[in-house]
This record gives sequence, structure tokens and C-alpha cells, in this order.
Amino acid sequence: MSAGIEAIKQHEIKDEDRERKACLGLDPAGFYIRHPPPPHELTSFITPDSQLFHTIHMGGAIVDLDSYKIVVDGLVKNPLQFSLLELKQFPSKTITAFHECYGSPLNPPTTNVWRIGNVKWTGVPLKCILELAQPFPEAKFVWSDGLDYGSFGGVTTDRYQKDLPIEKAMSDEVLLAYEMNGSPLSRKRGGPVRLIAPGWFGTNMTKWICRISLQAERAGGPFTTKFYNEVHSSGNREEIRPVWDVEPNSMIVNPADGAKLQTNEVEVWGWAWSADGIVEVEVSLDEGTTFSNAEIEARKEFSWQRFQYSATFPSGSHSLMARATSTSGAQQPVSGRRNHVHIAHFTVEQ
Ligand SMILES: Nc1nc2c(c(=O)[nH]1)N[C@H]1C(S)=C(S)[C@@H](COP(=O)(O)O)O[C@H]1N2
Ligand SMILES: [Mo]
Repeated sequence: MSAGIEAIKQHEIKDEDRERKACLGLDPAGFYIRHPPPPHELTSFITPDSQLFHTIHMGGAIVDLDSYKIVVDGLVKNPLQFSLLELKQFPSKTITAFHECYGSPLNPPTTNVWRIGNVKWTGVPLKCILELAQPFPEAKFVWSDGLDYGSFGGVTTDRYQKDLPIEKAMSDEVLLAYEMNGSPLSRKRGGPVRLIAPGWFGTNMTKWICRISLQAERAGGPFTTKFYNEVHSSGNREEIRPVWDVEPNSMIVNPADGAKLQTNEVEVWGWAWSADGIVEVEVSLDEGTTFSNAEIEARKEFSWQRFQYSATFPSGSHSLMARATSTSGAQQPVSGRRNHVHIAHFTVEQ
């Protein structure tokens, strides 16, 4: 262990948190965001690691593989723990899923950030592990702890901690993943193991996961209370909505915003996604007065879906809008929310 890492590892670990001893320290870079490339560069169905955004709040955990284990406890009949090698003994599953960051919880976004990609995760369904642990009926939430700790937004915490309602945790798609796009998870991606909750925002997918705890209530740490809750007002009622499932969203890949085209025949295409899948994408060439249906590909597991609209455009400037509707009927708003429609301007110079 380098002297630098030792210096950073200052916090005390209590005996009941023994699994946290596998954390050798945090990446000294601390808070880390890597922004995605502009939409017109995200041309590949599977986003390579080099193009995928990153969000790390307090610093990436440096993990000692020899002592690394995941503990399962709380409201379970059969508490257990396992190493990475033991986890790999369970049947694995690979799921293609879009991966989206909500944006900063300090200043919840009202404009679209398109921090999005689409990747393949491989790991063990969390359900297999929970079935072994046998949750009591009172267990309503599954808390997940990461090995990272520190300060974010003026709050100090001894762990990154999130929660999933038991119904989502027991779904077939939630994984304890150890690979992304066929390669072992890198340290920055949360290796050796992270939680994956396809269809839900990235914030729920705890990296460097070291504890899974079944509980009757939502988790009480800052990342589930102070951060990552949206307040919706309807009439004089205020409703708190955790940042969980992803609302319909879409992105125009072609033509690029600002493109100057030498042809009238344009294949408009892009990606659309939501927790429950997209059933319709419409395209508007008159700023939302009239819409035409685009063709849309079926979703593969929890992937994003390609839409396409081919048309002949006259010479001159054009404004192009795409709007997605999800299975539940929810539709992207034109403005005001983080999932508002994408507009690309382009010119036909032919
Ligand atoms: N332990 C831990 N897990 C975490 C985070 C974190 O800071 N610490 N960031 C979350 C957020 S907000 C997002 S969007 C995703 C980003 O995952 P990626 O950087 O591997 O793409 O990880 C989530 N899991
Ligand atoms: Mo995020």
C-alpha cells in the first residue's frame, strides 16, 4: 500500500462493518465525472467503455481482492457472505441495458444532460443470493453499501449507500455484476463487483458493493434522503419521488446538431429508452406543431432502441425534434424537465 493511500484512509471501521476492511483507500482524484461525447458520436448500439460517462461522488474505492467479500444480513433467516470467487460459482447472466446518470443531485437538472450509454453487464442475479438468505416478510427494502466514503455536497458519510424496494431487488434483471461489455469491471466502473438495476438510474447501482442488508424502511444515509429525491407538487400536495425508474427519453444521433449536408435524402436516426420500454417515437420538423411516426426497433432486454425516419428535405435550414412515448403512455415533455425532447438544427446545402 502506498504512503499516499494510507494517508487518505483515515476513518475507523467498526467490528460489525468488518467487510469494509477490504477498502485500501480511495482514489486521490476524489469526485470524478466524465461527460459523454455529444449525441452524434454515440453511433454504436453497445457503447464502448471509452465513450461511456462516469460518475463517482467521493472517490473510487481501491479494493484488496484477497479480503474482499460481500455480506448479506438484516431481516434474513440465513445471513451469509461470499468472496468474488464464490460469487462466480453461481450461474451467470448477461443483460444488455441502457445506463443513464440522473445528473447532479445538488442542483437537480431541468434540462437534458444525455449522460447515457448502452452496455452489456454480466453477473449473478441478486435474486439467487436473496433466495439463499431467505428474507423475512418484514423485509421491504434491500440496502446496498459501497466501500467508498467521504464528503459530497457538504455532507460526510462513512459509506455510499442506496436502496431498492424488494420487488425490484427480486426481479430477474437485477445483477451483482463483475463484467461490463465482456471485460472484468475496472476499478472506476466499480470492480470487483457492483449492483446493476436495469431500467433504473445509475445512482442506484452501487459500485464496490460490500454489503446487502434487508430492511423494513428506506435507507437513512445522505444518498437516499438528502440526495436523489424529486419533489412533485400536485395541487397542495407534495409527493416525493425517489430517483429510481427512468422516464422516456431520446436523442438524435443523425444528423448532428449544426450539420451541413450535401444531400436532400436524409436518414434521421437516434436512440430512445425508458424503464418500461419505448413504444413510439415521433419526429417533428415544425417545432412540435405536427409529428410523423418514426420506425422503431424492438428493445433487447433493457437496451436503448434505435429509431429511424427517412425523408427528402428541401434546401435550407431545418429544425428536427424527436419525442418518445413509453409503454405506460408517458411522453417526453417539450421543455422544463430533464427528459425534454432533443432538437437538432441542420442545413441542406444541395
Ligand atoms: N459506490 C458508489 N456507487 C455509485 C456511485 C458512487 O459514487 N459510489 N455513483 C453512482 C452514480 S450517480 C452513477 S450514474 C453510476 C455511474 O456508474 P459508472 O461511472 O460506472 O458509469 O454509479 C453509481 N454508483
Ligand atoms: Mo449519476
